[in-house]
Amino acid sequence: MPPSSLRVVYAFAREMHPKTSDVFIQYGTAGFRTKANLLEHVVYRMGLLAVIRSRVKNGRTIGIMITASHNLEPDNGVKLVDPDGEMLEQSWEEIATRLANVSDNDLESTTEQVIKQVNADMALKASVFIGMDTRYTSPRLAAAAANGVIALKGTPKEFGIVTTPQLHFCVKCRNDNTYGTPTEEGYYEKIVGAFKKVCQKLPVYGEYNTTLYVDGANGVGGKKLNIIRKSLDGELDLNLYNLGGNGGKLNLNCGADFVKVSQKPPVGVEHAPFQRVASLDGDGDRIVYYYIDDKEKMHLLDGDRIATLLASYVTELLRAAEATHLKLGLVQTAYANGASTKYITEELKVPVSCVKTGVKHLHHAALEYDVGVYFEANGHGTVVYSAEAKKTISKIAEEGEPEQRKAAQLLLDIVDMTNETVGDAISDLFLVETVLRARGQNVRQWLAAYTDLPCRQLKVTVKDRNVISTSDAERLCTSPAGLQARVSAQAARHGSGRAFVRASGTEDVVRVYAEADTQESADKLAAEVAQAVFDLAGGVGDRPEIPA
Ligand code: G16
Repeated sequence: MPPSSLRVVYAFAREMHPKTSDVFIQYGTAGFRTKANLLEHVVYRMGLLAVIRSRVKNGRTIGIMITASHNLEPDNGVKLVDPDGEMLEQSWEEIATRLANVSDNDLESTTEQVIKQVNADMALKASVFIGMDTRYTSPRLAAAAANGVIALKGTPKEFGIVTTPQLHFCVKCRNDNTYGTPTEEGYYEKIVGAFKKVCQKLPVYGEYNTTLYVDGANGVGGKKLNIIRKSLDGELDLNLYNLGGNGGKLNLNCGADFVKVSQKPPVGVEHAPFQRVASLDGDGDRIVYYYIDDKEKMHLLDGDRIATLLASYVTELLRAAEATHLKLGLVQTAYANGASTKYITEELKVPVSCVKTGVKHLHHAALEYDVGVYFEANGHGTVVYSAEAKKTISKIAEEGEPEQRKAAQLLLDIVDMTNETVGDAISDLFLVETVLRARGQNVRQWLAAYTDLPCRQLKVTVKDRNVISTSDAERLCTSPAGLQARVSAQAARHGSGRAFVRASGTEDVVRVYAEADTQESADKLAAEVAQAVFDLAGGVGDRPEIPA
């Protein structure tokens, strides 16, 4: 494409998607995320960037997902998906931020600089898949993304409303047809098909029952489960709540983030004592489980629990298949409950590593293992299998002794049920149900594996959250001066006390996490640390308080 054709980049910007705000926007934990009305020019420019990225990758397909995931309705955002279905390569985040913030007048020259910098061959074809969540602002933003793609003569393909993981899956399949068919139907065929296959091999027994309640967060995940529900042949009886409509607002007092952070059940769900409930987030990439007991106390089974459940079951199958030379490891973040980490190392005897928040960090660390299980405590995670692991398991499934073959065949179904590209609430739901069914367990038995340390999370609003810097996978705060000393001193005053602070990459807040041996201590520690953030990092508004 000759540089003169870049004129259209400016023309589209000026005529259709002008930059109307000077607010600086940064590529964060999972792309750009802010109020929807500040995003149209950003999304248009990400359309441009996706085309350049596709050409750098020799015309392989790139994904653009319009979503603000767990954030409330007025927000929106955009995530870029790389050819293997993983998050955009980190070295490109700076380029994305630069492109998003230049003036319309400088857009043409900046685009030209970027093309030179990354050495993109603009004569190549470029393909971009675009998906969106259910927010009312998403169609307009998806159209802006498509215009960005067209402005650089790429080919956009719009998927309409899909979950974020469905788009990741389709991108991967488009670039690697051995992974599946790049359509929503192809996704159901592979993931739900594998679950139904497993159900034929694992009859229901023991304490497991096939009824599952689901909180859909009034987002896209619940809607897609409603489609899947009809095809499950009674193997799983899904009772769906918070599907949108009836005045229910996206992620408001419901959904995985609300349930995990507030440690409260969502509104809009009818509860029966000891009934398993799964709570999804707005774009279907996170899931947590919980149940209410006969004294109306809520018991949470979060991402740590799902990780330990999956890791222990896959370990069991690898042992039965006599494939223990395949190295299984688990990846967590600083938010992982201390009791889960202890259980993983001491009971499961599985190696565990801790990385910074953000699926992009966990995913890459998990690829270091033959079987890498990664989960954030907030319910975002999956399992990745190396090519070598898949080859070994397939060979045993064909040539092993009968018992080995049985375990390896089950493992292959589990691999098919897993969306290896990114954390996926729907795929994770089927994986959890598979393990509970295989073990004949109810939720109480699942919870009994270990006892969580009580914890509390708070948010503090400050003038500029970038004043917070951290090291050691966000477990230590290196600035502002004096903050870490206060956090450490306060944590030391509580039995099993541990706390950290970090700037959110998806909301304009500083996050505080605290855990201790009693809920009272964890609450007190969180409040003390939040106060320290407020004092030393430029808190604004009201003093942070523990939600009732
Ligand atoms: C995104 C990321 C997650 C991260 C979460 C919160 O999730 O994909 O890895 O844990 O944001 O990040 P932060 O604490 O930086 O705000 P989602 O589900 O909102 O896309």
